Amino acid sequence: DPYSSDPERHPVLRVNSLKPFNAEPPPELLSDSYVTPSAIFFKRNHLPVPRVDPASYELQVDGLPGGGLKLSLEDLKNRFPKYTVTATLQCAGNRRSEMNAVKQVKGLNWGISAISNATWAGARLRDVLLAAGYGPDAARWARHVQFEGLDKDVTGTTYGASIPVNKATNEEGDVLLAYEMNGEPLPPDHGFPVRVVVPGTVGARNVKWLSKITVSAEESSSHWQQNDYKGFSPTTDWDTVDFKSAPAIQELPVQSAITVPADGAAVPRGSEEVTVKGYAWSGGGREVVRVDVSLDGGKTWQVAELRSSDGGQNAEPSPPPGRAWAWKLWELTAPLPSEARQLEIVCKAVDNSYNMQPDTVAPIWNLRGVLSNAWHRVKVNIVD
Ligand code: MTE
Ligand code: MO
Repeated sequence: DPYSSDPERHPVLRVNSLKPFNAEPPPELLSDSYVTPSAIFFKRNHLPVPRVDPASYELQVDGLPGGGLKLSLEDLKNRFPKYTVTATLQCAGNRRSEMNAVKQVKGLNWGISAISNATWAGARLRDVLLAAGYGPDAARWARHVQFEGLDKDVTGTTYGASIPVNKATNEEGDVLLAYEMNGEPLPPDHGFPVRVVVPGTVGARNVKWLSKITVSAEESSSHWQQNDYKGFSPTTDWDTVDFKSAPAIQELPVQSAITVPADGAAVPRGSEEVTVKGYAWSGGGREVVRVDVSLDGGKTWQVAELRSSDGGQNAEPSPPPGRAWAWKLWELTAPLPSEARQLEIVCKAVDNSYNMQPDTVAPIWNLRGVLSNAWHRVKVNIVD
């Protein structure tokens, strides 16, 4: 069994698939902590978890003139300054189950918790590329930075992905070769000993168990870059889809969801108030500036409070422009409408480019069920 050396996992996780292991935390736990504890951080593996000996680990940097660079874990820690970045990671398939409810899609049936927030620390990819010889000459032809993982399928094919070279080398891109998650060495499920953290960019490019970095004129040729993680029109089906016709997903669109109450929850009649909680985030470092909440299916709206990272009531000061990598948790307490038998609670977020979420799923439905970011809706019953 290629999965026999997979690590143990926290029993509270909701498992979508065991081999490979894919799981998400219960939504109400997500909004309990600004920084998601690693044990309940969502886990998305395509392949068995490789067990890597940190003493013999080697990271190869290729594609630049001068023969490339080989770095041990100690080199990475000692030769480059350590940076810390709090960044939210979201799988392109987060909330896929809502697309499945419209019409069947192919992929793991994620709920709303294929997203989590962690504090990552490591070397900057930019610094490592500069040390490997990246400069004005390479900038003339280099367009992408490719990553390869140590996890393999039965044919020996490894997981791979790439990002634009501008994101990789930009001082404000904050791309890390992370060796710590929440102040500890990376757990096996999250890429021990080293993973790429590409803030603001879809989970799939945040390659775990990193073995190789290649600067190149082309994108990664991996299946996950070329023939997966792309968006299509609702009319595109498996007979007509041409993966070459669409760009690989990089930055993600604006997103929000309600973590509390759960869909189908009961609220006792006579309660004075209802409290709604959730998360909001946008890709590309765009800051979420507002979350609107409706208790009547979207007819009327109230503005939610954006909480600070310590859970306090004051909003966090804004990060530098274009570098809002972490989600915002939000909350709204409102009087319970007195006549209602049922509430349809809805949320939608707005980022600082005034991007907003679409109101329904059908117009953004796509055959792979990615980029599912319609207004999130939960129904709660008022019971006697
Ligand atoms: N890296 C490797 N090597 N193998 C993988 O299967 N999955 C990707 C990405 N990096 C993956 C990977 C996908 S699709 C996502 S959403 C994130 O890792 C999930 O990261 P997490 O398990 O730390 O939450
Ligand atoms: Mo993903």
